[in-house]
Amino acid sequence: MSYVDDVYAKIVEKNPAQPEFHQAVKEVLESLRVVIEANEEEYKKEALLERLTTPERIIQFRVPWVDDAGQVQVNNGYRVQFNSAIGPYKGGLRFHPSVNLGIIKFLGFEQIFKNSLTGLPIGGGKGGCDFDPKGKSDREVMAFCQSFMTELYRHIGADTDVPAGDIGVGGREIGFLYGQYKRIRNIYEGVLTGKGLTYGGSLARTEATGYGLLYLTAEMLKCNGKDIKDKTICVSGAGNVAIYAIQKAQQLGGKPVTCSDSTGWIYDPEGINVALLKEVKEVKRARLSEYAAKRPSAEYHEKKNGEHGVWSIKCDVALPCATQNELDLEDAKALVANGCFAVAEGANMPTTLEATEYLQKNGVLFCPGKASNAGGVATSALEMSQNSERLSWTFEEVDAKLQGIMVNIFHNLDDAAKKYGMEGNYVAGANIAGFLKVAEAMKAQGIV
Ligand code: NDP
Ligand code: 2IT
Repeated sequence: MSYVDDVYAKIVEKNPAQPEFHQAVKEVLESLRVVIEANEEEYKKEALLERLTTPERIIQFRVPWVDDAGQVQVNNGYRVQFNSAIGPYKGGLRFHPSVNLGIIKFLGFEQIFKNSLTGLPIGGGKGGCDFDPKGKSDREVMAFCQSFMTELYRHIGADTDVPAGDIGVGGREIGFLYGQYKRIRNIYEGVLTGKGLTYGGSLARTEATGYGLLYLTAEMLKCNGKDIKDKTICVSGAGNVAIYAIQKAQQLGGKPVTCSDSTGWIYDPEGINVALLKEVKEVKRARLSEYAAKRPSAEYHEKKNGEHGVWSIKCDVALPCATQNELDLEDAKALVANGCFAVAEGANMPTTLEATEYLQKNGVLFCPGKASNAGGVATSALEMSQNSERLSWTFEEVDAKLQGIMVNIFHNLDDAAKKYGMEGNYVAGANIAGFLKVAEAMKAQGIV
């Protein structure tokens, strides 16, 4: 058995019931095969792949809190500090009922390569909890966040591990988490990113993931002789990433016509109204049916299992921005049949392995999330820089840096794919380019 296959088999054996983690590792190892097999003995002797796929540290903890009825609730909290070869652990926190250790490990693993691709000095980590902020009062969310941080604080720090937002963790949650950290540690430091603008947050961090997705997509299209202007775009999700992806797509002249949440989806042939979407999702925290109720041009569809949802709408470009494995083989077939020519992932691993392969085989330009959604964490790293120098940059400065970073990421993965004889395979390009920097740093630092 080759070294790559042997490592993957062991991952499956030693980490049972963690299918998302297996999936993320499989995709990366398949891409790295050509690099590893050119130098197999050396990588094997140093157990480089075993070290890369084994988190440096996993923290798992109880999160007790009291709900508005006086009932004690208990949730499971996690922080996976995956790899610190190129910088302090960096990655979001996800609060969603589906969270378990396997999901946090897949996200932490992806984060290693994503953070490497940004070119900035940040290692890979991820955390979260099976807490559901949906339907909770602000006081309940605060009580939960304070309890979560009462354990997490001892494991993080501005030069150790810097969490941020992800699904279910936005400005409100980061504020409560930051307040509790500061109270316990009595240190005012950039220990979290995505902070509010009055206490150390960076301008453009809120917009960064969605904007970055569009900057990279525009560059990918340009380098393939295409343009985003006047293209019909299908977006999934209606959260932080989706909203600002829709906004930037419109600014670049594209026409996003769909979005979705956990209960249903919208088809708005006149183009999504961003102001209304923000009002419904960011302000009221309501369901998308409220968007349709106020927008005569929009159709609302309840989510039904087994149906293609937003991917059944004819489009040129698809941007999955909700969650993992939301775009499967059947969806990929529907997109190709409808003439879609580019897919760029806003979410983490939203496309299944089979769907990715189908899209690539059918000539669809496909950019993996670890490259195309890296604008969020890149801007988090810019927030860390601003906190360290105790200065704030203007929106234009941060946005210009973000744009430069995304264009650079695309060229790095394009070049890596070409160098290793897989031109146009941006999945392989992203994994190889992300890996090489981390592997070199790991080798230089000895067996740790
Ligand atoms: P939000 O919580 O802001 O929004 C998530 C959106 O996806 C919501 O509309 C939510 O629906 C929907 N959603 C979540 N889970 C499901 C599900 N199981 N089925 C259907 N819909 C679902 O999260 P973000 O926008 O921040 O994150 C979206 C994706 O982007 C995630 O994969 C995340 O890891 C990734 N990402 C986020 C970054 C960031 O900076 N925020 C950076 C890079 C990647 P509802 O409104 O009903 O909850
Ligand atoms: O998946 C991701 O890159 C994020 N959720 C953002 C992480 C960060 O540290 O900003």
